[in-house]
Amino acid sequence: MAKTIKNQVAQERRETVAYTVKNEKLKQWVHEVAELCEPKEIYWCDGSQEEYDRLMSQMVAHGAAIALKKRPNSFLFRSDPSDVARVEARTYISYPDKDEAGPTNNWIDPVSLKKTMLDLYKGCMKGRTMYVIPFSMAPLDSPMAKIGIEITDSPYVVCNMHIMTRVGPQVIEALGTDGEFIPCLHSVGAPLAEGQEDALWPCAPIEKKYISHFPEENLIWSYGSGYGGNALLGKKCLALRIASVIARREGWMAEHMLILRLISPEGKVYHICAAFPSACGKTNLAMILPTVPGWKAECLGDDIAWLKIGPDGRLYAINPESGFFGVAPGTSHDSNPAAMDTLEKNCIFTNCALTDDGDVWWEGHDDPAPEHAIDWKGRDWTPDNPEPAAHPNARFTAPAAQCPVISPDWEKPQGVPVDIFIFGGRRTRVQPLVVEAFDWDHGVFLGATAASETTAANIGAVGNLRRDPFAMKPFCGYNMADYFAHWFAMGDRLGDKKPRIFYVNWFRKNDEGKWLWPGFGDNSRVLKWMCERIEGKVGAEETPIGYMPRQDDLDLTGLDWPMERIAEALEVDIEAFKAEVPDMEQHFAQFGARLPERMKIQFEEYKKRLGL
Ligand code: SAT
Ligand code: MN
Repeated sequence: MAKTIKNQVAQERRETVAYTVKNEKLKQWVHEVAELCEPKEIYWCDGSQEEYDRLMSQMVAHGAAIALKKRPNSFLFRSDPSDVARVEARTYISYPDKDEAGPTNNWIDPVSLKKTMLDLYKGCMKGRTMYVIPFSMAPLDSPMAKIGIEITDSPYVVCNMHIMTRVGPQVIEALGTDGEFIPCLHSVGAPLAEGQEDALWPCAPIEKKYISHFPEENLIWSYGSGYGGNALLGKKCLALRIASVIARREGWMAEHMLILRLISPEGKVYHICAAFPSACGKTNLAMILPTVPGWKAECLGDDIAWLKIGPDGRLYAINPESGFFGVAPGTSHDSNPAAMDTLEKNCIFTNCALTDDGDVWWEGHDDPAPEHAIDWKGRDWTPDNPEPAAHPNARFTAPAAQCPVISPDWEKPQGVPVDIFIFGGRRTRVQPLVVEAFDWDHGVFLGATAASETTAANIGAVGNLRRDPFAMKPFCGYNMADYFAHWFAMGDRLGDKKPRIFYVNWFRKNDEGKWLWPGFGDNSRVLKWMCERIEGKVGAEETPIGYMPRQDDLDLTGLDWPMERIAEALEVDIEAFKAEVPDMEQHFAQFGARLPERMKIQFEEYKKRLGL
């Protein structure tokens, strides 16, 4: 039972805590934040099912959450129409020196950014409960685990954090009296006046939103948004932006990568880490059901990998999260059966459509569009409506342990040894199905020049081609040129134990706009080729952009797909690659003298191979 203790520091403010907190730094920070944000009460989360159920019923009673009749213990939320995705334009990496943030990050100096945000935080939790969430990224018994404390005024965030991270008093216990934690401060930025009714999805207007990182202090301040990566601070803010800085300092890597285990018919195990930008199919690949005969797959993570060199000199990967925050539209029994099974119970849905029988629906679902539904904005919807029923970035939050193909080793404290890195993106044209890097440095060049069409995962235009190096453009907490250098350095340290590097594009279309490759489970055919390349069992052709399979090198057994389209998917249009060199030139130029010499050499060699 929670006992209520009287707060010694503040005036009359109720504080509920069900366990003993011995860490003075933590207590002091929590009370400082309470003084600043002026919540009506403080509540320390214990991560229990009882807590989750209680907060959910409060949100159902208020109308912010809708209990889904068709799915046990599952709830639908509708965000404010302005708060539907990450806000890269309002995301800041704040060092005293702008060059430390580099050209790919937004920057404001810490003194003025803190001043602006302190003004916003002043009294911002009035009328609300301030929740203190002790959480661990990676299992607590992992040497990779990092402890964060998120303070938030959003019960929606608390429930999502329960699923996405490991929350509870065991984290406080692990902190002891003087353990280190990463402070993550979050407010939806919507104080309530006396008697004012709360919005169903409180948030601040775009120009008041700030997702700020102070890497020199391991500090995260987020204000004004309740959505996903803006608000669940363990995810992009801690496990990628802050962790990438710590990782570079300490000689490991924090990457925007899924982790997948592939098992050959002979029982040989391969681990693959793949980096694609948000909403480019990481969750689908992570849960792949291979169609290539005899091969099996297991999922270890769908979004983030922390990678560290183990005692045997190999690189080990662990997923710091405990849930999936995946894109709902397009998810079906066809595209991702394992995800559909994962979603059957205990899930949170955000911005999906609500059917009349009390279930969720989205575009690309197996079930045909319902005759009537309530759309993500809460309006009546029928199939003749030109607008989608679910927002394109509608999400599910689902416990990873519920995934039918989750690997028995997904929480192994030391992680799993990585054999293959894959980079890629969503490109309708030019980029062929798969390329193997000539060597590590060439692979780093492929990662650094990765390009993808923008998606609904960020507020902004969709479908524009942009360079998204290593799928880390929105998530690298320091100068991207130094991040490139870190990749080269990791390769040197790994020596002959380096994973092999590949680049893929599942999304190429022909002139008529038809897909050239079937994708989904058939991507296992490409993965098999990669594994067999490692074994030296299968051939490839040398091209100016890397090694590529000839059509015969891919196992296409049982594939019902026009073979001429596969030939086209594997075509290398040298002129098209040449035409992109000026854009690459510009991309690299933004890093100035900080661009590693080895990258310049790679670029020169690339141009030479293209005949430039
Ligand atoms: O909203 S999130 O940042 O968690 C999703 C994504 O962009 O990958
Ligand atoms: Mn992501």
